[in-house]
Amino acid sequence: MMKLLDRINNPNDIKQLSRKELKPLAQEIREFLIEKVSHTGGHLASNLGCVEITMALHRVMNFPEDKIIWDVGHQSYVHKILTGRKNEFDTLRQLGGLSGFPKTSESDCDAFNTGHSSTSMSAALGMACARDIRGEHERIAAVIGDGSFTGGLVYEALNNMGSKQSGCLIVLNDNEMSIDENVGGMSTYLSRFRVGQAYNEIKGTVEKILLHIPVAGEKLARGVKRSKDSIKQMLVPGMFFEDLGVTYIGPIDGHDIELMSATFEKAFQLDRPIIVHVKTVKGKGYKWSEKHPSYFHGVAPFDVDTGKVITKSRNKTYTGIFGRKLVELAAENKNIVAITAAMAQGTGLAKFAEKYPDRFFDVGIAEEHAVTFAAGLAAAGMTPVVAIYSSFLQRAYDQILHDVCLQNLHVVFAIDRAGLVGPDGETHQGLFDIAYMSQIPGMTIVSPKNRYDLTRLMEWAVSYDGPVAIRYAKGEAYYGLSSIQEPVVYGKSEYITRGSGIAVLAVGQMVYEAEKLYNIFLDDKKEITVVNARFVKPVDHEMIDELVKEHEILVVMEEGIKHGGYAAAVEEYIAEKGYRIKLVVAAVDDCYVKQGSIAELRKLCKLDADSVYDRIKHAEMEIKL
Ligand SMILES: Cc1ncc(C[n+]2csc(CCOP(=O)(O)OP(=O)(O)O)c2C)c(N)n1
Repeated sequence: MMKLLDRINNPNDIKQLSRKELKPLAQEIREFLIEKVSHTGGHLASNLGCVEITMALHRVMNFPEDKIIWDVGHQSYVHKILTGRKNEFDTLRQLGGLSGFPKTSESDCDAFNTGHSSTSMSAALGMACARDIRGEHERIAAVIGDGSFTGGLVYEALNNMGSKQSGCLIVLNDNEMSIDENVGGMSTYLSRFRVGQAYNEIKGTVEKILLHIPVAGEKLARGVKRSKDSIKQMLVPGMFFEDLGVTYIGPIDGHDIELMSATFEKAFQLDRPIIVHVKTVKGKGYKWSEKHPSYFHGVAPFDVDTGKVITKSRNKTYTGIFGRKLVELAAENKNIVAITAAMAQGTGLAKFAEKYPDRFFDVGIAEEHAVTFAAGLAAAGMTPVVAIYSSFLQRAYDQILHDVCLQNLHVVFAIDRAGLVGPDGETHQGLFDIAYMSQIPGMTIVSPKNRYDLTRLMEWAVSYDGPVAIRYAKGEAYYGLSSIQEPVVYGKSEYITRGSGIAVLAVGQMVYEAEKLYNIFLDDKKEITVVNARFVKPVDHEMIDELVKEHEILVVMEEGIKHGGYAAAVEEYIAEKGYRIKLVVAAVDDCYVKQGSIAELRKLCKLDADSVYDRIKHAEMEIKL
């Protein structure tokens, strides 16, 4: 039997369907998503939750002329299905395949690239203003979740929208969840409003209630009539937005396609900034994701019947080790507090939150605030540990510099997902932290070579006095050739093997590749030197003096951008000293690294042992010539 989805092959095809066909299409889309994501992994729960929102927008908008900006963009799968990309879903999030996020390079129906949260309203307003200047009329919508609504940029955009009054629709998709449960005052504010609640209905009820209170009640009721604004303040959903000059409609049922289509159509006609607040269920339509929406927020390939992830590594991750160790350290040191920006599970802080709820802070998706908040805690005598993924910490650069480092405050930055992260692609790779952190005076950066090193460096970092960052990789924490640990000494790197001719100085997870190189050279009957940089900043100059003296080739390996990175600092020192040594730098060239598995991307960036081996061989030949 022909499926409805078979009729959805090009943008705008959904408009050919009758109203009666919409619900069954939503059902087919859900089945499609569950089946495809069960093979590839991906952001299932968020997409299941916004099937109807996406369909309703596609009923009233025209693509590619009209523009939707998907906040974060992890929920754009349905949009991709409706814009001619459904046949590419088998390649979702894989090397060379369909991106899990909007990509203007992938389709002209994707208006703006996203990946980091809370950018959609600013971008939508920018596009709306540009349209007005051009004198054109395309429709512009931003779709943003209540989790992303905790980010500060949203309020900067709202503030600006109120004064600009350029027509754009903001669909606030409220499922009361971020990745975990949503947090904060705005979340509480939004959750006060119920679907179907309308101002007039409430106003009438209140007046009736007040009239039943003799004398005083009558007076009050008259007061209420006179002072429409004050009652609105108390009871009308969304007055906060109205007061800022942004029209608010809602909340309405975010699974009712027809109601949303009609509301969106009206909202566009009003031609001013409008928020339509819709309530949805995260993970809707699949038993397991409705039950465990956090787990299915971003999920690895899973079995559809049981909801269980198919290949679960039993090995410990750096994240897990960090989480456990911090709980241990917090037992000894009562000043330790932990901060996350809406990633308690992701950063391994869930255990800490459970054990020390008073010393744990989930500030929402608010990395800038998280860092300045930590600075405040540190200034008042606490030892804050701020756990944020490398790519998300990018937006807190000024807070790190201005609020933490300029005052030399003891804030520990736990930079998770540092290095290549895989299937989320360009927006999520953790390749810039070494470069942006090491430019800041007073910052110390360390990176563990393996799981043991992480715990030692954590012990050291909480006892140090000053800004310090520990950067560690996504995924499995490696044991390594040497489980022996040199004690941590400020600014000192650590020998792992001592050989001759070739020395490899590696940062963090690159020690793993360096050890593979060591084994490859052993097959060539050559023993090379491998050093764990450990301290990325300051660079261990004495170690470089030694390595330069005793070797002909110095290889520096880091999973980070080359410009401004660790290797660049080593190179600078070598140049200053006028050392003559053949330098091989394995770092990421000046580019954005796309999606793929970490192993594939390492190869692509020539950071794997085999690629570096080839380059060393080439360097040896050059020396001989
Ligand atoms: C700056 C930034 N910090 C953290 C994240 C990680 N992240 C991705 S989605 C998400 C939750 C988003 O919640 P919401 O906007 O409500 O969307 P939902 O998935 O619930 O539909 C978080 C924290 C991010 N993408 N960007």
